[in-house]
Amino acid sequence: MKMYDINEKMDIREILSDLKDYRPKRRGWTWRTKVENLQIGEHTYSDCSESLKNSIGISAAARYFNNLDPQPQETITTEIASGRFEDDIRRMRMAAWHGADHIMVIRTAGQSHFDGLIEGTPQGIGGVAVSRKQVRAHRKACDFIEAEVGRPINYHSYVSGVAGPDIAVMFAEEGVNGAHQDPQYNVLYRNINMVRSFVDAAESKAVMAWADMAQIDGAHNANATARDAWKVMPELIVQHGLNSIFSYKAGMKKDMICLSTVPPTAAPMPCTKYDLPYAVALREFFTEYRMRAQQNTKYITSSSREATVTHVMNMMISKLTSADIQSTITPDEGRNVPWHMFNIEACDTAKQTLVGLDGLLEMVELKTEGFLPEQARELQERAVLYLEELLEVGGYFEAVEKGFFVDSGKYPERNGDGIGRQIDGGIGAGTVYERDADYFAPVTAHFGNNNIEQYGITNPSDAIGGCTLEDGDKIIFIDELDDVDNVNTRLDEKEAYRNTNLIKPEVEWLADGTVTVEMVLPTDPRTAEFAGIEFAKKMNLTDVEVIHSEVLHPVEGSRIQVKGKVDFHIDLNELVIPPLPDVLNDDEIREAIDEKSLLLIAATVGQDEHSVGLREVIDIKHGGIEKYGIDVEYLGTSCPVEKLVDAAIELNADGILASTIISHDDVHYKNMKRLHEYAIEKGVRDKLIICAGGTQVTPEIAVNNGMDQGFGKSDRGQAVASFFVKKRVEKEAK
Ligand code: Z97
Repeated sequence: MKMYDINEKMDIREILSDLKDYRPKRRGWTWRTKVENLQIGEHTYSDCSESLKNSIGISAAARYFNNLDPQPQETITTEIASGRFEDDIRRMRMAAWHGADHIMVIRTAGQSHFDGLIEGTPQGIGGVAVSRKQVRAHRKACDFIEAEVGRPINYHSYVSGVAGPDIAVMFAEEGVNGAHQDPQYNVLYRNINMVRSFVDAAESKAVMAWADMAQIDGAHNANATARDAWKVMPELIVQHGLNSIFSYKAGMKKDMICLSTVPPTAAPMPCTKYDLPYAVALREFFTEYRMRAQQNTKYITSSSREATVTHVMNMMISKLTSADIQSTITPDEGRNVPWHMFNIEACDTAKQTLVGLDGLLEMVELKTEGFLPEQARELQERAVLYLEELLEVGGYFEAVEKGFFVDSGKYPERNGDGIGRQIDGGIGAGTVYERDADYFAPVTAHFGNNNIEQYGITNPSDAIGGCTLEDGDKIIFIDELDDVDNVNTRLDEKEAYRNTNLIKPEVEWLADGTVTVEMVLPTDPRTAEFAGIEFAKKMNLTDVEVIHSEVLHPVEGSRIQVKGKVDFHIDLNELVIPPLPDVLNDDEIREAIDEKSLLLIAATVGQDEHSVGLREVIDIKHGGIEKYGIDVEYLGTSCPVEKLVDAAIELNADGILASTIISHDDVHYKNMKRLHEYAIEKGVRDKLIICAGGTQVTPEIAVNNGMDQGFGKSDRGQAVASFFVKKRVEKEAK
């Protein structure tokens, strides 16, 4: 297997090169390995798993915590839906580096309606078509990615629709590690015949069980579809129950059956009063099963801030009820098909929150009396009654016919507006036939009667020397069927931007040119939306659309976010990038000052009363040099330069920090020059480190006027302290 250098981009053409011969490295789902009392540096974690070989922590990790990046014990899911599998691969890599180990590739809109497997690499809408080639390329890419992060990646998609069993077999053949499978999804949301759906589901689940795939159910869809999501809680429990026991009976292990749980409500409702009892009710009923928690999507809007808060609140519930998988919906789902950066944001939000809540259950306990257990109990009772009534009316199929499901009333209340389906109606009605007593299929994983006795074998596929599940060479790999709608044409189109010196911004596909612009306009939101579009057009953006608007005040201001495309690129060869300033980090500076103190004389010089800049560089409050233990004798404002030097001599200081903001008549040049010359006159220029700062000061100007260094607008305490420390070392070495 080709190993990528961590600084090398993944080569999509290389991934595609020998797909025909690619075979999955392993099968089945992998849970994270929890480490008891994980010790990283001086911190001990209670609920974390093994750290990654290569990873990227949240921004604060790099800035304040020496790249500390612990991984929570929960599997973290990212959902990728770009519609181009070649760009999905790049996003998978980004997400894995941020801690995702469950990569759900969303299927193209309406894939449930396909009645057979499709081939090739067509572009999808809001996801990719689940074809063998796309799945194989993704799984192969995951092999590379998991090698570099040092943790198995679970690759996941969906087994539903009238081609469900075909897809399940293909997934088992291709080493897919997890899938959604729930016949109720077919019945309720895709109007596929219920008898057919349950027969297909039994077969699909048997195949998934053989491949040790984890399964996620479809109950959350009722939450998203219901008029008031909090009213379907009893039904959700019933849906989970039906799919779970059915999956178990079809051969799945209970710890591979994951309930798709969603906190049903969101603020401004008092959501914890609903969401926590619901999660507790589920946890108590389904102790042997796993929980895949995802965030509430029913009540998110185009505000990514709001979506993120909901996500965090939902993770508190996950933590309190020990969810096993934490899904991350991207916070931009309410406005566009998810973009790269939002997948990463969601993974970071999950990691940050779950790590932040580490050890919570060691410190707090859920109450066993009062509101919480009473509410949980009530939900459970409602669910049991629901199930009893379902049996009374003749069973699941009859209950669906009667419109039991996704009714807007809170059971036992019913409003008669549920989704009703006919037992003999829907797509694929009348296509289920009983197997003959001597029915025989030479396949390894199969549900129900498969009369092997008649051939005297134990594994049906022995009859043909192994089926495609055991012998990948028996799989017929079809490369492409469509000459135009395929990955090769897309790669050719974007060739100018793949590993060349040309770059364009992107949000979901290489060089898609999309950017966002944010503005506050002093008017109402609707006017602001139209004005915002005009501003974006005047910025030469094309395909401009408003993706978010929010009222700050009905007339004082509205916040607008627009997206649009730029139709030009930048040539990196023509880009002038100044070298990075060589600045010591906080610890290095502190260590140097602890070893040997440093005293500076500071003042604003000449007729200059502007002291704010200098004070910010000195004061601890805004990260000034005091925080490193540097001593500063501040002489105030409008200080004659001579006084600075005299004070330095008198106090035996190491250096001088002069601030000179005013620049008319080039007085700042003159101040610096005079400072330098006066220090020479006094015979201390070699001893003192003398620096000047100011809005018009640059390092070049300062050095040309006799200073050791100059600091401008953007320099903070760290740059100043770092320079003095380094210069002192340099002087001492002489
Ligand atoms: C999730 N955020 O993570 P089609 N089967 C089931 C499903 O739930 C779905 C499909 C099939 C969500 C995202 C939404 N669910 C996924 C049980 C889709 C997909 O080809 O779109 O009809 O099927 O659960």
